[in-house]
Amino acid sequence: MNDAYLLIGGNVGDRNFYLTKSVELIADKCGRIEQFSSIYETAPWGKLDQGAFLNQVIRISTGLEPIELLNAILKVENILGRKREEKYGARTIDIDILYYNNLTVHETALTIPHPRISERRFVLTPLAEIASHFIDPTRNKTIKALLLACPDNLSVIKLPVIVNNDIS
Ligand code: PH2
Ligand code: MG
Ligand code: MG
Repeated sequence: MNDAYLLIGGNVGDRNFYLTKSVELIADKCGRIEQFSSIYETAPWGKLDQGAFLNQVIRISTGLEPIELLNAILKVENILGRKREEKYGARTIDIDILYYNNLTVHETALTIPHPRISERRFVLTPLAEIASHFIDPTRNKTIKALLLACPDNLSVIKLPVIVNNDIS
């Protein structure tokens, strides 16, 4: 089995619904969910005039090879109605492979580690919550160190966990 870290997020429609559904579909099509970060509300990076995102990082255990994992993820995005329009623009759901074991992959369709991790607080903050000591295999730094050095100051706010105590 292989360990992969995924970033999920979206800023269109019912953002919580799309996060929950994508986690369910990832568990079905990609592998077992081993860890979740909290959910964060994050200011849009790269294109500022759009709504805030919800983002979350998960770690999965998968039997799929990197390209197979990417294809399974594209399937999940399609099921959830993802349309590819503007670069960095609004979307219901986006699922990105951040890491796959300690592997580096350079293919036209897929680069691992994700090339923009160190520039994005909306990735590093949830990632540091579950993997602060993980060493990025291309940058040779821990996630904690990358977060401390991150130049991005856009807002990243941890949302409170809503506990459902309804036993009726
Ligand atoms: N994804 C992008 C571009 N900008 N900003 C935030 N806050 N969260 C995202 O997931 C995000 C983004 C492109 O994939
Ligand atoms: Mg993305
Ligand atoms: Mg993507």
